[in-house]
Amino acid sequence: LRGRSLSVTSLSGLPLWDVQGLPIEDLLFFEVAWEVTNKVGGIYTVIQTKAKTTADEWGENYYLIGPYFEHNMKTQVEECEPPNPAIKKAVDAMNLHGCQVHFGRWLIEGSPYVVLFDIGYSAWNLDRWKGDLWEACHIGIPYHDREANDMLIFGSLTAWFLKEVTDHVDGKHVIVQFHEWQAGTGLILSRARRLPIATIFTTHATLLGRYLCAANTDFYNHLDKFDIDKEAGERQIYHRYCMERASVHCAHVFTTVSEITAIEAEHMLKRKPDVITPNGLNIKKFSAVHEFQNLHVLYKSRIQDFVRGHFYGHLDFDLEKTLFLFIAGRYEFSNKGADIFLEALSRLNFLLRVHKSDVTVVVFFIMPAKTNNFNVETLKGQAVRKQLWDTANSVKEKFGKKLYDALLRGEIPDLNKILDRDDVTIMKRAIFSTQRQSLPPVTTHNMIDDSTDPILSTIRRIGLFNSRTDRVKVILHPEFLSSTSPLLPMDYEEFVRGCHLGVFPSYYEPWGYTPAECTVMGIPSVTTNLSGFGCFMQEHVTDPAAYGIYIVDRRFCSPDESCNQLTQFLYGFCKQSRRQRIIQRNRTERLSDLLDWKYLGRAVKAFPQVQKWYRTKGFKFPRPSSVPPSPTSSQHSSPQNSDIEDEDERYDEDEEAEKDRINIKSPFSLGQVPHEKKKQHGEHKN
Ligand code: G6P
Ligand code: 1S3
Repeated sequence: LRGRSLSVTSLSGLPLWDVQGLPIEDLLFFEVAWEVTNKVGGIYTVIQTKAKTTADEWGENYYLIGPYFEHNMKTQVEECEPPNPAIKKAVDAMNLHGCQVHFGRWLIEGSPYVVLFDIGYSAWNLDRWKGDLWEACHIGIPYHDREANDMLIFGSLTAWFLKEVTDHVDGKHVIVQFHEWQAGTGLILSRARRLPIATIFTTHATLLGRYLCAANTDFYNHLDKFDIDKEAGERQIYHRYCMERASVHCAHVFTTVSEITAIEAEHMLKRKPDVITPNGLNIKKFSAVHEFQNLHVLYKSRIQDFVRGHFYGHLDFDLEKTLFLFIAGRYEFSNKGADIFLEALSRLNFLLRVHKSDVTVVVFFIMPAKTNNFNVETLKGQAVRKQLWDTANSVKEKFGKKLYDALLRGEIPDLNKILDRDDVTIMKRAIFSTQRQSLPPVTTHNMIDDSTDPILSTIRRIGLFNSRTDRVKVILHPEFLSSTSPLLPMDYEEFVRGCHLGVFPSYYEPWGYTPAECTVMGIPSVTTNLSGFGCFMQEHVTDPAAYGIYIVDRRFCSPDESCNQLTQFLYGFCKQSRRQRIIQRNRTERLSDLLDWKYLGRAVKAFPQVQKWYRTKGFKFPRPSSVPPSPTSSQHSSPQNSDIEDEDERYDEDEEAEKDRINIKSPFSLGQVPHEKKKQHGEHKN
């Protein structure tokens, strides 16, 4: 690698062995990522959910490499001795030479082994390692970029470790997968030192893609027009972009998570990915088919409780006719589509008002930002709710006792007199405490950057202040959820299950775990045709909306058109009856198999045969065989009387599901590619 062009012409050192033919015992497989045991974003989810499938397959020959953080180690890792002699020697040798390397089992499903490097402990080597990197590929890292310097230390330790392992590996072949630019220096240095390892580099996003999209450029229509060196320089990420691009070009195999990111990588990193590996999840099926529906009710009631407190004094809407929507993820305002979501909410508010809808929509924004803890008004709301609950309970107890005594005496008490003056006073006082001078707050926390925060600024501009007349209420919760929160004590999974719709109208989303997680929990979601997940669903499901996957067109439309489409999706969703929502959730949940690592993991392994299955034109989830509940297409065929909450309907839907399951067999169980289901009598036409 020389100079700015970073062209790599030689991939010498490629091991001359054929992995396909080798038994696993002759291989060692390492995965390197900054997010091993360290939750920052989506890569953590990839590794954590895939661990079981990989560990089942690779057993003692699978190791993860990541950074050491004391808290993560204490809470997630059980320290132990490396079972493999080569790895033990490598760990001991490094510890002997002034590093701190920890080894243990990560306490997640599959309990994979982890090798964790203490970055701070080895920082004394930084200058030397900067020299090594410069020698290897002429990339310099400025002293003020702390993150890039940490990544260099991480990469140098990784390359050192791999050198030690390959020195003692005793004939075993070593494969190493590096995730994202943060792990990339390890790859560059390993290749520069000609270590006998096969390398894979996986990108989950490109640096430039993320930056250019966040700057509101018309990214996808100008992919081939950017002067990428210049753009990287102007954004002061030139050195990081060099690290990323060098990693990509040094790898024997380059992979990414979706078609759309593959196209982006070709332009931003100048290499076409060799393999696309869609992200999966570790799917657990309940033995009772309806368990996920029951969980929805259970967790929805917890959210309802929170809403009762948050909107105290303003609770003039019917919680049984209230829908909970949410957006969650890294706080990238326009990349994650929070901008068009807010605009669409404002339009939805208007539509619900002019059509005099009795539906209320409460929307949660779960995006972490800098805060000074919860705000007083929000905490007070929950305290008021608790007080009302206690008052109601104490009056109920007294009432119950008097009623019981009366019945024992063989009397029917005069219900008007059963409560005395004191009871009425207590209740009046409780009601007085619910009076408030201000509107229910639009955020749960004291925001540090309150006046410039993009979500709050937009809320102020569009005037969605949770007033009584608003049919759409918004709540920004600028912190990830936790079951130990005093405010909303739920973890993320519970919260998702309790909501009705996840809305993720991202502009930049290489894959997008949030809608995928909704899908496997049977919760419908909105995604876009610029997200890897959205494109994947478009490719493999005939009518995604019928299955509760709404795909907003952000690729071929203006922002205003996309926003209108999103508004229509939301409005249509609000018009569904409970029965339609139940049916739709059943359908959504049926798509989970598509996202199971059990299959996607094999797709990686048996590539290209299984990739072919995913790509086979003939295979798509067919339209559901009964009436679709998709809001845009089903209004006429949906039940006219939405008040009839006929839950028995969901059992009919189950029969339909069963029929579909029989028709949609996994290719792995049959050893063949499934064909699209033949149209049956009464089915909807395309
Ligand atoms: C699940 C439960 C039903 C409940 C429904 C509420 O399907 O099994 O008993 O009525 O959820 O659905 P909703 O969309 O109104 O929250
Ligand atoms: C990235 O995380 P993000 O939210 O910054 O990697 C994820 C895992 O591959 C992916 O789902 C997401 O779209 C990317 O953006």
